[in-house]
Amino acid sequence: MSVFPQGFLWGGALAANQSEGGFREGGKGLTTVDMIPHGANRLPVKLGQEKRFALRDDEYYPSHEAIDFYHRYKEDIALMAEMGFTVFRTSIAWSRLYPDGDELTPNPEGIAFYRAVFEECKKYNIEPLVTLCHFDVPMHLVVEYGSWRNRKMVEFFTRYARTCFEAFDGLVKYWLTFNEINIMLHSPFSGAGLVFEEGENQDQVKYQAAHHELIASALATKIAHEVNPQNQVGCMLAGGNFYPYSCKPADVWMALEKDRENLFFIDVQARGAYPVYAARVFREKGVTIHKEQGDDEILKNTVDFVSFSYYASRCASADMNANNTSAANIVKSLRNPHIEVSEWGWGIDPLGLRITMNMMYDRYQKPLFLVENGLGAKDEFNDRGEIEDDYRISYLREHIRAIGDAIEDGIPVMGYTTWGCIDLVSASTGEMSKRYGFVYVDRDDAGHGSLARSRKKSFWWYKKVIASNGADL
Ligand code: BGP
Repeated sequence: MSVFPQGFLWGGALAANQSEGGFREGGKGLTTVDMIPHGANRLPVKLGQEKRFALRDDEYYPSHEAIDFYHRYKEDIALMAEMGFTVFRTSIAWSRLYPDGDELTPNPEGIAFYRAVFEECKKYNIEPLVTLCHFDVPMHLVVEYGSWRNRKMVEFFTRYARTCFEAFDGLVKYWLTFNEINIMLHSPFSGAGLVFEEGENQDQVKYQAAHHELIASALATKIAHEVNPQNQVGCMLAGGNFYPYSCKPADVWMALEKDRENLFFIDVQARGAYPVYAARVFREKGVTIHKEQGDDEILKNTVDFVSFSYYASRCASADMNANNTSAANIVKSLRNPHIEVSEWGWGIDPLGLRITMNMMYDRYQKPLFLVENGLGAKDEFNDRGEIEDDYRISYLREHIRAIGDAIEDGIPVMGYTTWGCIDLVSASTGEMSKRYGFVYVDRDDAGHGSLARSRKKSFWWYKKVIASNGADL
């Protein structure tokens, strides 16, 4: 017997910038991620320390072709349908609809592309779950306006959001505003298009930008409901609770502080107001938020559900500069000696997922949607030309069990989309060799390969999981 409710949404996730490619096709403009090269020059850009905004011939930019979903979406969606997906999470590239970001009217070619993608999903009864901004702010907005540090972004984003809700009305009803909104604190350029001036208070810039994103998200939520009351809008957290490294009170306190740093965004989006602890945190960081009249009212437009990614739990102590840190999913964490790690040092902790879900439901009392989870691993073909990714199956199986446990704890869970259901470009490394998919894509870290798709062992396993509504793991 399955513990998953009837109608539980099963599927997988991609993001435009990591899958589509076609970076200059259909009138698309350049975005932040299109400027992030693979290799040695990648990190400064991700951290917002790079001010050279020009593509260089001697660099390789993984997003430019990615896995060519732009031309292969029919084949890819057919593979998802074959696995039995009932939901497919992807994002719309803002720069396909508004190439510069500040135009008054959208690019019809961009709208036509996404209509075609969502119609293809409907053909197979797959519900699209669509993120409006997944790490790809149009570059023109970065260069001309300083991206989210500028209040004008609210106007540009809400115009874009309205366009999406109207243009795809009847095709899409599940929406997310910003992917992993808290990541802008940890990776400000890819997260929010922020580039810093020498010597400025970066926290001030980040939290003011966060305020603008939160206002934009609340307004977008309101617009979505006005356009169609059936629309359901979620926020999206890069999730994973912090454990205290020990039971020393100072470690426990630090774990709480670290959780709040990330949950701050969701506290606003799901509860409709700045949390009480924010004032003290801002004081300590020398941050003053410039609010406009009416902002507090706007923030009351809370989301319908809370979505999150979960790859790993995290660990904190009073001394976060200790030597044994890792950066699981970009957020700095201490290495937890009680759990195994992936090849990239991300802790594998299915019980941590149940803990995270319980904490989030206790805190928000809104349905949860796990929209990213998976194991990044290197895959090799065996002698029979197959990929036997039992390591991936075992990771996913344990995490699906944890969701089942959370459901038995009484938590309403809307669905589950594994990350990178078809291999795609890794956000942190820009590489292809960190693979998450049920479907292998023939492409290497330098961008070579036929791009042909092939089914891994996990493909057949996940098909069976979906067919049994999670009973047959
Ligand atoms: C999240 C992002 C995704 C994705 C995933 C895996 O932070 O929302 O875009 O890439 O993490 O991370 P990585 O690709 O670095 O393995």
